[in-house]
Amino acid sequence: MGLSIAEKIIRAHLVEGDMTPGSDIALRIDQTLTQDATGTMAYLEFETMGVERVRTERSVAYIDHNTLQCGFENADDHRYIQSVARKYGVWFSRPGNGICHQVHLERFGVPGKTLIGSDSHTPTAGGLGMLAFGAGGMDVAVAMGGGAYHINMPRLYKVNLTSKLRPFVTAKDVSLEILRILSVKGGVGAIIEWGGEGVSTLSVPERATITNMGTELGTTTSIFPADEVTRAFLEAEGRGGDYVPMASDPDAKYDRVIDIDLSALVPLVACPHSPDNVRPASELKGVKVDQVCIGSCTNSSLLDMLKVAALLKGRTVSPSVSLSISPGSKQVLSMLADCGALADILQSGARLLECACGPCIGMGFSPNSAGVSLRTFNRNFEGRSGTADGQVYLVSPETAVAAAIFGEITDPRALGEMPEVHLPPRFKIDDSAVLAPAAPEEAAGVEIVRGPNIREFPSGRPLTDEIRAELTLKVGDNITTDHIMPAGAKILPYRSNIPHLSQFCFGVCDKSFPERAKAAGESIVVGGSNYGQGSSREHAALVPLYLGVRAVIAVSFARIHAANLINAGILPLTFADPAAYDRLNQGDRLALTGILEGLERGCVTLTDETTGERFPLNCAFTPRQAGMLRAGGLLAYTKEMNS
Ligand code: MIC
Ligand code: SF4
Repeated sequence: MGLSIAEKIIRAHLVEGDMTPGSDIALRIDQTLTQDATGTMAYLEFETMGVERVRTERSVAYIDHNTLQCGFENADDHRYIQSVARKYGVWFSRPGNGICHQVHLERFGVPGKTLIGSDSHTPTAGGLGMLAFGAGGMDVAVAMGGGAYHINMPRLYKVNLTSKLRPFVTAKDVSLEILRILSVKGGVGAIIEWGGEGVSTLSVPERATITNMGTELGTTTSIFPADEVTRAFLEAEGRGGDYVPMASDPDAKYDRVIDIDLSALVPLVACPHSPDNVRPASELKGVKVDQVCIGSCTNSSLLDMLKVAALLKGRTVSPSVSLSISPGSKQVLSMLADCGALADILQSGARLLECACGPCIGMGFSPNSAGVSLRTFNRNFEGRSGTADGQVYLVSPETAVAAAIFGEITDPRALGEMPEVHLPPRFKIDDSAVLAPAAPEEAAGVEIVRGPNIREFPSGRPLTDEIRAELTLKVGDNITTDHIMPAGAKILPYRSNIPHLSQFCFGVCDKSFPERAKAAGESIVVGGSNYGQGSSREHAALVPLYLGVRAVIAVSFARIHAANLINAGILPLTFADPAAYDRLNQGDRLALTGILEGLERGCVTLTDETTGERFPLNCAFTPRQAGMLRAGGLLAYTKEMNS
């Protein structure tokens, strides 16, 4: 039987298991990436493993999230990461060099290889035909140490693209269309392969926009073929030698096939507060806009920026709108400067921000109160912008420019004719902001610099047969990791200081949670479906662990978060009958009994001691996951296995 692209890469990297959907597989990992907001923790975890040098083909540490340095914390963490990278064989991309996914695409991604990154948008590299996964920091630490990455073998979906996009309709609109079709949970447990004749009409940065936003569908990852378009992109990056063609076999089998006619798409907008709340831009005409932000790992490539500059040229931003532009990398910014496009951007009245995540993660540029912000980003979760009542809409760069000019949401076709924009055959290559690691013989002499912001992280406890605890928090469906462990400029500097961070846990849902959880000692959290969607931040597991959370019971979980809970030694359980969710009340006393045997049988009983009701819960885990839970998390399990 023929194989899909993902199956070919999986087969070539399989170290354990077989490719039966749902079963545990372990993959050899060729490359890793970290960013600074999750990286400090990942390297602290790596250090506990006692490995002398990373064992991957390429590991890169990026500084792109916490670049707003309002105190010593972020700068100290950057220095820690720089020193640890130098010592252990990791390449270090300096602050200002760009957003991890954009730079990785430009300088390091290789078709056919595997990559895991401590950031949920790592699948961006799927635009190059790479099999790339977002993961928790501990999983990345293990992969850096040469360990395999474990996932459940996903189902395979294929999206067949036909025809080509019309002017002003973009890859971002393709992403929004698939979100409209599948919803934020429609991709859970699946890899999406993009194919069909329409693929050859999309450049690598456009493909990367689509694989980037595949994360919002809950997919395990997304991937495009590597073809002549990919070869041209790699050649433009001076990396033609990295090109390897990747294509599925004609008789490859997929669990689901979705057809999208590119020529039938229109400019789309995701309305507050979910990326799948999608409507045509034309239907939102007249919504007044306060702020427009162009950038992020979704839409900050040279192609996007050249289009934005061409549309802004000779126009002026509406007086009621504040427009920010963050190019995705130093390469993009310096090429914009060289060709004069940057001047067109600046003359329009736009504000230039640095090549970093910036407003996407609430690192500055928060909207005014109740302000409407149109962003070319990938997430519009409540509160994420840094303004609690901010109204964030997700759009393409073209729709963003139209709003900036007209002051209200407008179908970008109102801008007239789309200027022709072409990518140059060769990009400007300057890797001076990527620092090489120390040679192995010098590594021992490299001193690791630790600032006072770096505090010990909590370790999980070995699983007990019984957990009796209060239901300290009951939340609804689609709770994101931004709800569980908010980010933003005020909180992000404490990503390496779990005790401090804990004050903000679940702040978007219930500010009293941290105090109540501490007072309860041990607790259980209950959630609806798709609990933990969004980012890969393991802090959304480590902080609840610190606050005494022993188990989370939900209708269903998002993949990376469930893995992070297990890595931290917190039990993620699901209701055998989702109707049980309605029977539980915040404040009830809950009892989970016979857990150790339940782990063998795949189910455990929950007793609500307040109401006397009993409910069966699923607790089916792979032998490795059960081992981690018993040991108290991944680090404890790894030590146990090595002893
Ligand atoms: C995000 O987009 O939410 C982040 C910030 O990049 C996160 C990582 C983090 O929380 O540090 C992600 O996507 O994994
Ligand atoms: Fe950075 Fe935003 Fe991309 Fe996350 S989604 S990596 S915060 S740009």
